[in-house]
Amino acid sequence: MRSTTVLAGLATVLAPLASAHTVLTTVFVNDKNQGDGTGVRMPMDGNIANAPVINMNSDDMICGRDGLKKVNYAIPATAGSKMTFEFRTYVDGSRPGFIDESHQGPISVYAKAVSDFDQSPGGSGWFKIWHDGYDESTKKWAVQKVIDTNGLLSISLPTGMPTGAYLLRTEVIAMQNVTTKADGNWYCEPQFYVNCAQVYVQGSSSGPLSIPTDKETSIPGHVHPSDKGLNFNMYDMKGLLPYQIPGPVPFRPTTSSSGSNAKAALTTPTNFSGAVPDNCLLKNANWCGFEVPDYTNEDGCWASADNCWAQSKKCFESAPPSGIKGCKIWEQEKCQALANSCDAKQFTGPPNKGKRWGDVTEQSSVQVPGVMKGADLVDDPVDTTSNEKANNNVVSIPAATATTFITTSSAASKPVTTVPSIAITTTTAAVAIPTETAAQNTLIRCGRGDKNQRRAMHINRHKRADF
Ligand SMILES: [Cu+2]
Repeated sequence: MRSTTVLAGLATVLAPLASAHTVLTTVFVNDKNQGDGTGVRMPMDGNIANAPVINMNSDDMICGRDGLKKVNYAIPATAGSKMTFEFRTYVDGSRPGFIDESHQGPISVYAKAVSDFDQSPGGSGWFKIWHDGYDESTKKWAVQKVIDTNGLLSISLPTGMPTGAYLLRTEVIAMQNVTTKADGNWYCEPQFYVNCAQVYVQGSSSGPLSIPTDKETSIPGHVHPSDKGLNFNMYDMKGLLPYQIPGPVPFRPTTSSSGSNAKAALTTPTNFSGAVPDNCLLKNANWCGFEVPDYTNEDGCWASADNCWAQSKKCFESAPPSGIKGCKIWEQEKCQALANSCDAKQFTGPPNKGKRWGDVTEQSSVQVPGVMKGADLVDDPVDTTSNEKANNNVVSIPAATATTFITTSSAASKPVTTVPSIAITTTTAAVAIPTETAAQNTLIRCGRGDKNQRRAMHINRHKRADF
C-alpha cells in the first residue's frame, strides 16, 4: 500500500540521531504558518535532507540539494513583512530540535529577484538581507539564539523590495569542524545548511532593484575557504573577535517615509505565478487536492473515486521529507469516504462536496519569536519613484515580468518568457577558488588566517580531537 511504503521511507529520517543536523521546513509570514514544505525547496531524500553542504563551489550551495528545481507554490508577502523560518533536525517535526548544540556559528539570509521560479537560481544577483554572527555582549552565536527560539528565526523583509518573485536563501554555518586536527594542521570544514523559499513580494514599487556592487554577490562563489569568518577558532576566540560573518555586507533597500505610507497600504498578493489556487481543498507542502467531478451513476462514482486516488498517489509521491500528514487525510477522509459511498450505492455525489481541510500542518501551535536584531543591519534608502539609473555602480535586477497563475497540469503549455539579462557594470576581482577535488568530502585545509588565529591554533593544537 502506498502510504505504508512512504511511511517506511520517512522512518529512515529518524535514524541519524547522532548527526543532529538541520533543514528549513516551514515559513511563516507575519506569524501565519504557510504549511510545512509549502514554497520551500527541500531535499527530497529524507536520509540526507538535513545534511550539510561542504563543497563551497558546489551548486548545492545555491539552494541546497534539489534546490535548482522549483516547487509548485510560492509564499505571498508584502515588503516589510515579518518572515519566520523554521529549521528542524527531525524533518517531519516528529520531535523538537533545531540543530545539535555543538553546531555553533553564524546565520545569514540572502535574497535574489528572479523573473519567475523557473529561472536558474545560481550566479549573480544575490544580496544578503540579514545576518548574525557571534554576539560578544550575550556570548551567543546566531545558532544558539535560534536554538533558544526552538529553531525559529524571524527577520523582517526590507521595506524597499520591489514587487516580484524572490528566492529567500537561509544559510546556517556550523563551525565545529574548523579546528586544529591531531596532525597539528589547521583544517576547516564548515558545514553549510542552505535552503531556499520561493516568495512573491508585493512592494511599493515595481523595480528594478539596484544593488550596490559591493553588496551583490554570486552563489556559488560568495564564500571561500580563505574567508576570515570560515577560519575562526570557536574553541579559543581570544584575539580573534569581533567575528567576521562570511559573505557580503547586508543590503536593506528601504523606502522613504512616503514609501512607508505606501507600505501600510500594501496588500498580500493573491494573483501570481505559484499562488496556492483558490480551489485547493487540502494542501500538503506543494501539492493540492482538488474536487472530483460530479456524478449521477455508478460508473461516475467509481470514476471520481479513481480520480481521488490518483491525486492521492501524487501527494505521497511528491511529498518532501517534512511529511505526508495531509496526504493521509486526503486518502482517508476524501478518497476512502468516496469509495465507501459508491459501495453503499449512493451514486449521486461527491459527498461533502467542496469540503476544505486547508493545510493541517498550519494548525500546529508554534510560538513564533519576534524579529531577531541581527548584526550591523543598516537601512539603504532607495528612491522607488525614479527609474533613472544614473549611478553605474549598481547591478540592475530586472523588474518582475507579468505573471499568470500556472497550475502543475498547465505548466507544459506555459508561454515561454524570456529572462531579461542582468547587466553587471563593474567587474569583481578574480578570486582563487579551490578545485572541486580539493574541496570534496574530507576535511580540507583552509587559508591559515592571520597571526592571532595561528597563535590560537597553536595553543589549541593538542587539545582537539576529531569531530
Ligand atoms: Cu552536523
